[in-house]
Formats: sequence, C-alpha cells, structure tokens
Amino acid sequence: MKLYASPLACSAAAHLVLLELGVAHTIELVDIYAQPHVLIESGAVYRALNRKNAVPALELDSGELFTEVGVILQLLGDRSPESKLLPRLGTLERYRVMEWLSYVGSELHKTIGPLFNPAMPAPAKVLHRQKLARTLNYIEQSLATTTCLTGADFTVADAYLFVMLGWPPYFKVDLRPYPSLTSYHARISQRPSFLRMKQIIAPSLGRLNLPAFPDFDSEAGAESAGGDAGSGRVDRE
Ligand SMILES: N[C@@H](CCC(=O)N[C@@H](CS)C(=O)NCC(=O)O)C(=O)O
Repeated sequence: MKLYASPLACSAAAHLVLLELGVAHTIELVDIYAQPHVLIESGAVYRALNRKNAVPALELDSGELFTEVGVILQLLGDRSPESKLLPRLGTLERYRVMEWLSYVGSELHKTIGPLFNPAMPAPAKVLHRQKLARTLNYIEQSLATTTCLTGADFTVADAYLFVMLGWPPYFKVDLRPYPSLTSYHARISQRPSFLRMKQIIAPSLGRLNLPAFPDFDSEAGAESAGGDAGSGRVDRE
C-alpha cells in the first residue's frame, strides 16, 4: 500500500501507525505548500489523484484510495487484528478509540489547523486559541490517570493525538502548563516508530525547507519551531 503524506502534517499519524504495525508500505510525499499541491518526486499534480487535495490518502494494492485520518487509522488497525493498536470491531473498547479519534479530529485538529493560516484574521485566531485551551485542558485531565488515551495500551488514537501535539509550538502555544500532555508527548517521542519516522522524513524536511519536528517540552524547541513557522512553510492547512 502507498501513503500520500506530508512530513509534518496529520498524515504523520498514519505513517506512525504503518511503522508501529510493521506493514509493508511506500510513502509518496506531497508538497502541500506548493500551489497546486504536487508529488515531490514526479511533480505530478496531487488533486488529479485525490480530489480532496489533502493528505493523508492511502492507496491499497487494489488501487482503491481512502482518505480521512480517522478512517485510514482504523483501516490500518483492522488489517492487523493481532496488534493492540485498535480493539476489535463491535467491542466497547473500540468505541472508546473511535470516540477519541472523533474528538481529536473535530475538536483539536480542526481548531489548530486554522492557526497555521496566515489569512485567518487575528480576532478569529484568538477564539481558536481559547477553544484550543479548553480542548487541551480536557485532554490534560483525561491523561492525568492513564498513560495512553484509553488506558495502558497505545492505540491509533494516540498516534493521532501525538502528531497534533507536535503542532502548537509552531504558533507559540506553550504546552508546559499541561504536565500530563507534556510527559505523554515525551513518552511517545521515544517509541521506535517515531524515532524511525524522524529518520525517514529528515531528508524531506530539508528539501521542503520545513523545520524539524519540535520538542515542545524544551524552550529551544518551541522557539525554533515558532521561528521557522514564520518562513511560511508550515502556514498551511
Ligand atoms: N478531513 C481530512 C483533513 C486532512 C487535512 O486537513 N490535511 C491537511 C494537512 S494536516 C492538508 O492536506 N492540507 C492541505 C490543504 O488544505 O491545502 C482528514 O481528516 O484527513
């Protein structure tokens, strides 16, 4: 299967899950900062492949294309039923993971995304930041008693949340007031899948003139991410 992805975008959650599962795959990088969005290798126009013109998109070996982070993560988990990344369909545990996927997608992803948009008026950004604080507070409280979102096991919902938590430093939202989120992010940063993903995406970050994945628990990380965001290469959603 092939994942259409952009190194720092939400598609990183699907990339992370592919690496967690150890499933054979290829990554086709899309420059979502170029207009029109193009495949980095061939220069082909991405919209011709995916009319939504957004990453991620997952192409199965049959040629079928699936979009939407929350669905791609479940599709991947269901194809590796032996893994603990996704409880079986029909179980209450599965609905807990789906509940988090939906919350991260609708309340966090789509609240943070507009903050990247340089055209978003300042008053609207203030409202988004307030909403973001409420959402982060809710997740902070949820993580105070568990190591992962639904308990002890890392699931596809954690992959999604983890990638979203990498974004706030780009627009100078300080996550240090959220100690559970900070230690959660630090723990997941040490997973072999993420360390491997960082190695894989490193060459493309330079090629796309993107900043490194930030360590938001360090002041330097937040500063460098914020500074690079000013270059306009992450001002996109
Ligand atoms: N509803 C989609 C949204 C995906 C999305 O927002 N992708 C962003 C990157 S995080 C993107 O490709 N943006 C490019 C653009 O909007 O031009 C999903 O959940 O997968």
